[in-house]
Amino acid sequence: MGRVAAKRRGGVAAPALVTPPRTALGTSPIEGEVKPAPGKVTVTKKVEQKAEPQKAPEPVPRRSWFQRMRDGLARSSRELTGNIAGVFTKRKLDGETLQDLEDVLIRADLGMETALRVTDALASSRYGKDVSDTEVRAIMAAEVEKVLTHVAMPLELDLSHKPHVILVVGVNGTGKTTTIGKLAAKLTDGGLSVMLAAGDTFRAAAIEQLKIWGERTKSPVIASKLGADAAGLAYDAFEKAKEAGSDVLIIDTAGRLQNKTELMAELEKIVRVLGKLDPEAPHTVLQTVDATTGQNALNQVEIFRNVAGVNGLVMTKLDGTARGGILVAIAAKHKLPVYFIGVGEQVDDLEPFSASEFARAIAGVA
Ligand SMILES: Nc1nc2c(ncn2[C@@H]2O[C@H](COP(=O)(O)OP(=O)(O)OP(=O)(O)O)[C@@H](O)[C@H]2O)c(=O)[nH]1
Ligand SMILES: [Mg+2]
Repeated sequence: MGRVAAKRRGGVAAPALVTPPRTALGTSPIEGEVKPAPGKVTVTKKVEQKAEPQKAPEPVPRRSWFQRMRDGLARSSRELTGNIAGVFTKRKLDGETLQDLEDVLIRADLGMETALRVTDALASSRYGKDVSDTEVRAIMAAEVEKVLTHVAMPLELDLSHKPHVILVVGVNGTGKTTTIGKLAAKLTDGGLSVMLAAGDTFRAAAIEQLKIWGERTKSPVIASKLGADAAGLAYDAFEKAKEAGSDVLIIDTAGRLQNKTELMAELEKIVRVLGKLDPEAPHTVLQTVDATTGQNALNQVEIFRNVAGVNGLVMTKLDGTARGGILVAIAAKHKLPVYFIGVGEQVDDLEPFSASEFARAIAGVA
């Protein structure tokens, strides 16, 4: 409960989440007063209350993060709950209904393992009885939550490494650069100094895109010429971030298809080169996974995990897709932490991931 509450309130490093010898960032997240300190910090949400004495209060209240997540998942939820209702109109629970439900859950990308968990849980308590779609959805929410609980973790930054290096990898267009911008905003709002590295040296537009995020978040961006060696750039950026005393260095990389061997080799090289400056670097390897991809996402995680040592995920584009269930399948298969979910293109649309909220949102349970 402590963790969910802390996330919901927003802020960085709720004290309840930080255990010795880690040092919390600042005090209560709700107070919005956050000072960097050595030790581990937990990144949840950006500090929402900022002192802006010059400006009039916003006329339209912002939607809460919970509402943004619910809205983001609305399409996945609508599709799923509509199909469940289609199966459970005035029917006793029998083998056929269970089979139909299993099909619905698999079509919703939840994966076989979770589909069977839900149908087994339902069968064990309700077999031969009348069952409503509301009951089915409640059982589904509970089972999905069990699968997700193990992966819903806050991103912890170990600030005994200065900088803590976050390498961001993933297939083209999955949201790497946008996620970096959103994450940099959360971190800088939390009082940390962030440096960005434009490791996508293939496209001029990619470098520009990162520079815009750098300006927005007041984070220096290390970039090199188009076509420069990405590993060399990553190395330089690491040295510069050390010199500058930055708390966090976030390295963008070029989008790549997982079957392009030379690009994957380049990614391996980036990881290797960073390790020369600090054997534990990169400390966090985040993969962005686009929820609209569906089943292929499972494969993507497998491959990037092997090549780049991915140790955490951000599931992007959960808004506007009916395929949000894929997050559950990925959680069941890979058991990697899911630190955030992306629910839009705006800077605030990066939400900490909560198992129970996500499970209830996707199952359409209040
Ligand atoms: N709706 C929605 N769009 C998103 C989200 N995250 C990223 N996008 C959009 O997806 C598109 C691609 O995002 P990028 O951040 O450029 O993706 P990338 O992985 O850096 O792409 P490459 O550099 O080409 O590999 C952009 O139009 C983003 O605005 C999200 O959570 N929701
Ligand atoms: Mg990019």
